[in-house]
Parts: sequence; structure tokens; C-alpha cells
Amino acid sequence: MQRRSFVAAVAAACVLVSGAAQAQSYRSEYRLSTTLGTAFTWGQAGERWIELVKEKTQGRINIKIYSGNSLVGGDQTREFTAIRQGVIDMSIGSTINWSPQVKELNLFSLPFLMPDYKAIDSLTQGEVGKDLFAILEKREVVPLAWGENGFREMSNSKRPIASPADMKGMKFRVVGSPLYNETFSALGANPTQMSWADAQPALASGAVDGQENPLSVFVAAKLSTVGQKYLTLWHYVADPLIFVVNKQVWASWTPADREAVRQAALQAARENVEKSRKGIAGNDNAVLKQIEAAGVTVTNPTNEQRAAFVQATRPVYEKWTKTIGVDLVKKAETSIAKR
Ligand code: X2X
Repeated sequence: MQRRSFVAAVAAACVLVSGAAQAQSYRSEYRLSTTLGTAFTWGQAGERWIELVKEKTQGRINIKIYSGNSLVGGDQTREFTAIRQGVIDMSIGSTINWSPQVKELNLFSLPFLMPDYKAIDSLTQGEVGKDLFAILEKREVVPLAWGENGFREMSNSKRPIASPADMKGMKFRVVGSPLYNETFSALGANPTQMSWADAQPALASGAVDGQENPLSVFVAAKLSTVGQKYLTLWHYVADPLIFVVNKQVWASWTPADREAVRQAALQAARENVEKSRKGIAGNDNAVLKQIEAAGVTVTNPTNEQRAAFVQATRPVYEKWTKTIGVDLVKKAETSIAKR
């Protein structure tokens, strides 16, 4: 054999061997964690990501969805740590659920920071979104795309709420970032932190009076059937969803497959944002109509009434701005003002 063709043959063999080693390092299944299941747009985003990845990698990457945060015993605030540790390979997670570990993600929970959908987009699709992804990368996860849970509205079983005074002493289930405890305390209510898994029985039994979640969740979880008869559209915060992959898992894939997973995430996320806003955003109020048809009284605070909620929660906003980072919050405010 000529020297040149020998070298070529050795090189070709190396490619084959490394290709085989690569294929062997792929697992037969990867675990994708979500909080809400496939009855919700969130879980449907997971299904869609899985389907697109399978298609784009010709079946090389197979993923199974574990909703209800079942890989962390239903405790959504432990999800981020479990992704880093490799207990979870991939996730579509809410900024709220990861904010106990990634303090900057509390940005989206600052009360009344984002007045409308354009404001959310100006953050996730702009410089702020890039900064947050860079922060996540430093925390050893690979962020790929922004999805959406939605604007979180407040419901309760007791009475219509149009002012902080109406909330006085009312027991609210809140999610696991301490910022929510402080916000509801500032409004005069009595917040209790619990997981989504515990929230529904607590609402059903009357252990808590109210909760806050996007309208799409309110409808899909049929919260009107667990006594939630009053709904206030105050749009005080919104939680984006983030599509991520564990760093070691990401590194184990070929560059082409990584790109396929990224493109699949971007597409699934785009579709997810659209779906999460359907019937809710702009002039489309089909979801609200559905809620009213279920006998729920909807309160839409006037600008003046809304201002009272803003004012009462302002100290919380200011305190948490320091925790999140003054520069990041300034950047977010500027980007929203320019939207
Ligand atoms: O627990 C909630 O309220 C939920 C489902 O919206 C989140 O995971 C943030």
C-alpha cells in the first residue's frame, strides 16, 4: 500500500471508530422534565420538542417526558439542581421554578415590570434574554429557546378583588420563590408556598382561598371546579419557559445533532408562545369567555385600581432589584420602555 493511501485508510478507520464510539455514547432514552403535563400548552411543548428532535435526528435522540416534576418528587423548585446533576437530561422550565437557584430569573417576577406581551418579548428576544442565557451557561446548563407559561392572574373562592384591601387576610397559594411571599404579604394577604401538586388539593379542601396562574392553566386545570369563582386580571407578572439541556448530555452529541436539538427547541418554543397566547392576547378573548361561561366572576381593574396594586408592591420591587442586579433590571426597564 502506498504511504499516502495507508494514511488515508487509517484516517478513514479512525472516523469510523469514533463514529461508532459516538453512537455508543448515545443513550436509548433521555429524560425531559416539565411541571405541567400534556393537557397543558407547557406539556404539549414538551411533546412537540420530542417529536421534532426525533424527526431531525432520524431517531438517534429519543426523549421521554416526565411531567409533574416526577423526577424530583413533584418539587418544582428542585428541578434546576437536578438538571445540573444529570438526574434530568432536558427540561422546559418556568423562570419562577428555577429562580431559587438562579436569582436573576426573578426578574420576570418583579411585580408590574411587564405591562404587555411586547414587553415580555422585548426581554426574552433582546439583550436581557441573551444575558440570562449567558448566566445559565455559566451554571452548566445549555439554554436553547424561550417559551411561555403566560401572564399570571389571581383567582380566589371568596370575593371579587379590585384592590389590595380586598385581599386582606386571604390565604393564597404561591410558588416557590420567596419574592412571591413578599409580594402577597405586601398586599395584605396571607401567602403559603407550595408546589403545584399540593396546590390543587389545597384549593379543593379550602386550606387556601386563592392562587395565581395564567388563564390557560386556569382553564386546563379546571380551577373553577375547585371553588375558584373570582378572577382578577391584573397581569402582575408573567413567567417565560426556558428549553435547556444538561451540559454533559449536550457534549455527548455530535455537532449536527446538537444543531438539530436546538432548531427543534426554537420551533417548539415559537409554537408554544403562539399557543399560550391563543384566546388570551390582543382581541382574542375566547379563553376568558370560556372561564365566564363556567360561572367565574371576572374583575378587570381600572388603571387607578391597578395603580394601588403597583404602589403596594413597589417596596418589594425595589428590594428584589438589588438581589436580581441593578444593571440587569435597568436594562430590562430600558428595553421595555423602547418596545
Ligand atoms: O406552580 C405553578 O403555579 C406553575 C405551574 O405555574 C409553575 O410551575 C410556575
